[in-house]
Amino acid sequence: MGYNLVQQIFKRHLAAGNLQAGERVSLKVDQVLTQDATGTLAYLQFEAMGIPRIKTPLAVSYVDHNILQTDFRNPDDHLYLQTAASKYGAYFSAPGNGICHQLHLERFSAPGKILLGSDSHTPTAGGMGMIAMGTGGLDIAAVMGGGCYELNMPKVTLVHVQGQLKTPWVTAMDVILELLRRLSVKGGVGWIIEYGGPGVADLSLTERATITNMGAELGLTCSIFPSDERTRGFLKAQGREAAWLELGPDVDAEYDAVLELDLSELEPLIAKPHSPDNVVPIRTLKGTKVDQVCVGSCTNSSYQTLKAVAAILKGRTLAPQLSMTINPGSKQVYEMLAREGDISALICAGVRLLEAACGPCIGMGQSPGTGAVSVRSFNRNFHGRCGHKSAGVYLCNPLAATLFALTGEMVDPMESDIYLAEIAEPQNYLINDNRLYPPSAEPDRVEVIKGPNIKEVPLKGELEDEISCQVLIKLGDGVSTDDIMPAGSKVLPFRSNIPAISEYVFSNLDAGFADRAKKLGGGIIVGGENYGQGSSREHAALAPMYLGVKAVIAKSFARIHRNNLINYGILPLEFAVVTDYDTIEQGNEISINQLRDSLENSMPIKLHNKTKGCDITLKSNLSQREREMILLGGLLAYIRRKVYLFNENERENGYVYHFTQ
Ligand code: MIC
Ligand code: SF4
Repeated sequence: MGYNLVQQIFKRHLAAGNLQAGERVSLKVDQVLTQDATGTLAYLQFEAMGIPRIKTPLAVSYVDHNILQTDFRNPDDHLYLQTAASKYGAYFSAPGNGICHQLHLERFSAPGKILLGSDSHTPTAGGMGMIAMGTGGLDIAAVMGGGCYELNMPKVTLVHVQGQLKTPWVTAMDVILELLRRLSVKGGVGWIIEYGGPGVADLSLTERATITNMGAELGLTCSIFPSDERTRGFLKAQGREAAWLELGPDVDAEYDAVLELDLSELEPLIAKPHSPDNVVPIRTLKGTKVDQVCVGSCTNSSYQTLKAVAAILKGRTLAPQLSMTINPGSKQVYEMLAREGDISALICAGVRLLEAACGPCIGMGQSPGTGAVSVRSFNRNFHGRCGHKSAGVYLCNPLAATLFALTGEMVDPMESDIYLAEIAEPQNYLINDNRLYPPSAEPDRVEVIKGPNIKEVPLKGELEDEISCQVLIKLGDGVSTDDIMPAGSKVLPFRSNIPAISEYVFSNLDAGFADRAKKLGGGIIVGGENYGQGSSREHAALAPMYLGVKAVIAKSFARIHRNNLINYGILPLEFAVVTDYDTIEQGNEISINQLRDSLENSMPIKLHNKTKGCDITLKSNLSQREREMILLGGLLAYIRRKVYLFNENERENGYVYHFTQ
C-alpha cells in the first residue's frame, strides 16, 4: 500500500509510534514559530527549563498581535522577545514586519518539513506542502528544548479538487467557506485534509494558503497541498527555489475519506454571525446594510488579493458612514503595493491603512459601533471577538467585501459591472529582510530584558486524589477560547501576567466568574460540544488553573485546547453518556473520589452530584504520557521529573531527549 502525502511526511519525522489513525505518534519538528501574544509565555517556559540554546533547527519569534502600545506593557514584551530570541537562538521579526503566518509562508516555509506554531493558524503553511500545526506555547517550549511533539495520528481526508474558479469574484476564501458550510466547525476534529486532484493546479500558492489557514476553523489538525510547479514558482519568486521539492501522494495512496469539490460550481459565500460555519450565498443577503469593512489578516493578504482590492477602489470613493480598513499581511506586500502606486489608490478612496499586523482581527482597535455590521475577509467571527458584543461580524472574500464598502450594503458580486482583470503572480517578490534579525553569534553577551509586567508562570501541584467543589459555570456547545479568555486591546497587554489576566476569564459571558472562582477556592467547568474551539492561547487553560479550576467536563473538546488543559494540569473529562450533561447545573456541589487511582488504572471516573443526589460516569481518554502529566500537575512538572532529573548529564551535553523514551 502506498502512502498519502501526510503519511509520507509523518513517516520521515517519526520518533515513536505508528501511523495507524488514532495511535499516539511522536514527531521530530523542523521549525517552530511563536507570536508575541503567546510567545512571551513560551519563552518564559523555555527559560524555566534551563536549556541554554534552542534545539529546533529553525525558530522564529514574530511580533504581530500585541501591537497597540497604549502603555509600557506591549513594548516591554517586544523587547523581552527580541533579547530572548537573540540569546537562545531564534530569528526575531520586528513589529511592522508582518503577520507570522504570511511572513513564514514568504520567508521560511519549505515543502516536506514539519512546522509547529503557538498560534492556531500555523496550518497556513500547509499551502506550501508542509505539515504545519498549531499548539500551545508550552508545547513549543518543550520542542525548542529538544522534545518531540506527540499527538494522536489523525485520519486523512482527500479533498479531490476539480474544475476552475469561474470568475475573479469567487476566490479561495469561497473554497474554504464551502467546506465550512458542508463540514461545520467541529467536522474536522481528529482529521487532516490533503488536497489533490486536477483542480489544485488552478490555485496559486497564496490561494492554497488561504484555504489551509481556515482549515483551523474546521477543527482540523492541519491541511496540506502537494508541492508542484506552482509551489516552485512561488519559492523562486521569493528567491528560495533551493527549498523546493516535488511532493505528492503515492499513486496507490489510501485515504480514510474522500470528498469531491468542483471549483466551477462555487459562488461567493459569506459566514453570518457568530460562527465561521454559518455560511450562506452572499446573494441571499443582498441589501443588508454594512457599517464597516476590514480586509487583510493572515487569511487574505497576498499581493494579488490586495492589488485586486486596490483595482476595485481605484478612482472610486467609499460609501458615506462606512469605514474600511486594510491590514496587509506583510511588509513585503505593503512595500510592493506602495511602490506600484496601489496604496495611493486606497488612500484616495478613503481606506484607513493599518500596519502589517493582526489588528482588528483580534480586537486590537477598530471595534465596530453599537449593533453595527462588520464584514471582514478574516477567519473568525466569534461573539465579541471584534471588541463589541452587540456587533455582527460577517466573513467573506476580500473582493466582495470591497464591493460592499463602495455601496454601503451587501451586493451580489456576480452582478457587479466592475471589470476586474486577472492579476498575475509576481515573478519576483521584493525581498527585504531588514526587520528580520538572526540570533546572536555571541549569546553570552546578550542580556534578556524583562519589564515589570512580565511575571513568572504559575504552576499547579500534583493532582488531588479527591475533588470536592462546585460547578462554577455551565456552558453550551462551541465555547471558543475567545469566550474563555477574551483578547482585544484591554486584555492582550496582560498576556505575560497571569494573575492580572485571570481577572478576565469568561468576562464576556459571566462578569462574576473570576470573583466567584476565587471566593469558592476553585471548582469545575461544564461545557458542551467542541469546548475550547478557536485559538491556541494557553491562557484559556492557565488562567482558569490559576483561579483554581481543577477539571473541565464537556461533551467533546477542541484538540489544541484539550492539550493546553493537560499541559497545565486541568483534567479534561468527557461524559460517558452524553445526556448526563442535562443532569448537572451551575452551582451544584460535586465530588470525585479516588481520582488518581482511577486514572492510573484507566478506570471510568465516578462523579457524585451532592446537590442532586445522583452519580454520573466520566471518561478521561488520556494517553500514557498525558496521564503522567496530569498526575504530576502538567507538562513542565512532567519534563522536570521525567527528563531533567533522570537525564541531567545528557542534557548538559546537548542531549536531544524524546518524551516517549
Ligand atoms: C487568534 O486568531 O485567535 C489568535 C489571536 O491568533 C490566537 C492566538 C492568541 O490568542 O494569541 C490563535 O489563533 O491561536
Ligand atoms: Fe492574527 Fe487574526 Fe491571523 Fe490570529 S487569525 S494570527 S489574530 S490575523
